[in-house]
This record gives sequence, structure tokens and C-alpha cells, in this order.
Amino acid sequence: MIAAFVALGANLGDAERTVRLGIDALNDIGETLLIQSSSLYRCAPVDAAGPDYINAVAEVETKLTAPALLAALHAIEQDFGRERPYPNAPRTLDLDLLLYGDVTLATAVLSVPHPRMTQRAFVLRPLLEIAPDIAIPGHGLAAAFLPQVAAQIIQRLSKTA
Ligand code: PH2
Ligand code: MG
Ligand code: MG
Repeated sequence: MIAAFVALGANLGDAERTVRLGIDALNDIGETLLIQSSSLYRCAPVDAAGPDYINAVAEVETKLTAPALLAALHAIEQDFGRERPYPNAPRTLDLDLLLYGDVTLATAVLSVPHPRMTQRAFVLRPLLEIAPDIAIPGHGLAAAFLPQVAAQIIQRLSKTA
């Protein structure tokens, strides 16, 4: 089993409900177990426009390959009515694969670690809530990047599980 971390984000419709249901949906992926999930966070959009986001991070353990896990995440996004009219458009549900064990890979369809994760409070804060000592392959401790994102507006909401 590989430990993987998934970022959830939503800023259309009932985003809190969607992120909670999205976390539940991770447990329905084949050969994959939901291990833990962070609180929900309300976050100003970063490099994007539109309503505030609800963000969270979940840890899963999976027997799937990274591409197969990514395909399962995309299938869940489709179940929630995801449309992609333009890059970073507001979305019902976005599921990003942040970390897949200690694997580093960059292909046309998938890069892990997620290339922008060290620059985003909406990823780092929930990730560090559930995995305070986590290292990002090639980058060192995730916690070391918190000072660089301190100016991003983010508010912790209730615990999800
Ligand atoms: N996702 C983006 C771009 N900007 N900002 C916040 N706060 N949360 C997100 O999930 C997010 C974003 C592209 O995926
Ligand atoms: Mg994203
Ligand atoms: Mg995405």
C-alpha cells in the first residue's frame, strides 16, 4: 500500500457539502482506503477569480498506480459535474494528487509532488494539520514553506471526520 495525499477544492454550489461528499467518495475508490481528512478551510482564490474556495486534504492508502489513482480522482470530479471552460475556472470539485508515497514523477498528464503545492496555503495548512512531519520529495519538510504563504487568506472551519 502507498500513502497518498489528495487536495480537495470547490467554489461553486454548496462547496462545503461537496468537499465532505468528495472525501467520502475517496473511500469508494477501488483498492483504496481513506485514512484521515483535515478540517475544511475557507480560502480566498489563489491565481484564480470567483467565490472563496472550500479546501481540505485527505490521506488515502492505495494499491493503485499513481495514474490509476489520478483517473479515479477525475472520475469523481465528473460525478460532481466538473466542467473545465478555461484554466482555473470556478469548479464544483477539484481533486489534485499532491503526494504519492515518496515518488517523484513528471509526465504530460501527472506530476507528483504537485508542482505548486509549496506555494499554496490552501494545500499546506490542511496537509500539515493531518501530517505535521510530512516531507515533500525533492523539497524537504512541508512545514518549512509555511512562512512563504503566510499572507494568503485562509480560515479553518469545522473538522470533517
Ligand atoms: N485551486 C486552483 C486555483 N486557485 N485557490 C484556492 N483558494 N483553492 C483552490 O483549490 C484553488 C485556488 C486551481 O486548481
Ligand atoms: Mg487544483
Ligand atoms: Mg485539478
